Amino acid sequence: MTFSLPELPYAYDALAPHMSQETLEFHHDKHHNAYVTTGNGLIAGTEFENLSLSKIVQKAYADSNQALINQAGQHYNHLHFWNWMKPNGGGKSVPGKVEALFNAYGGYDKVREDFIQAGVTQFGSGWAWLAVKDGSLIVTKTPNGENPLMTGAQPILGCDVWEHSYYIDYRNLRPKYLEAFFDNLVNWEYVEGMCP
Ligand code: MN3
Repeated sequence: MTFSLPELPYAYDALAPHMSQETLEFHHDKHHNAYVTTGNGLIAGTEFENLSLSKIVQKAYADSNQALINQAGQHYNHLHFWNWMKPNGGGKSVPGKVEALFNAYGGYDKVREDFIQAGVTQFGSGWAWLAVKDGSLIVTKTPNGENPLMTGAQPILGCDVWEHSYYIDYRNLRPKYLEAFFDNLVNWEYVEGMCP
């Protein structure tokens, strides 16, 4: 498949004040668009062109193709990131499949604490994740454009902790951004839809 930039599933100002119109304009129109354009340049005329995005991401990692890990990984991550958020999202009311995973892990509060901690402790650019591996919830983090698909888990929620995702709204306060994301933005129905 070739990559294409999707429209945001809401208006640019819909996530304010937790994520501003200015952040979404730069993040979606500039950053994500660059991953799409550069990624398409990398896969043009190669065997990757005929694979699904998930397979491209996994094969790039298996092949240690760092350029494609970066661009295809970031395209996958951002495609879902826009959908992992919605206006008036977040909070403790999670759908059944997600609730079952959370309960087996130790409950909502422990998931929230560990997810925020994963994002805070990712040194430099990267992502905080909830993923499912062998039927169980894991909380993890990855550098740069990597994601849990590359290491055999199914991502169900990711938060971009690159500075471009929060610096306009939160400056250096990454913990505040992660708290706002979890408490006010997460689209739990989309998270449930990604559960294996
Ligand atoms: Mn980003």
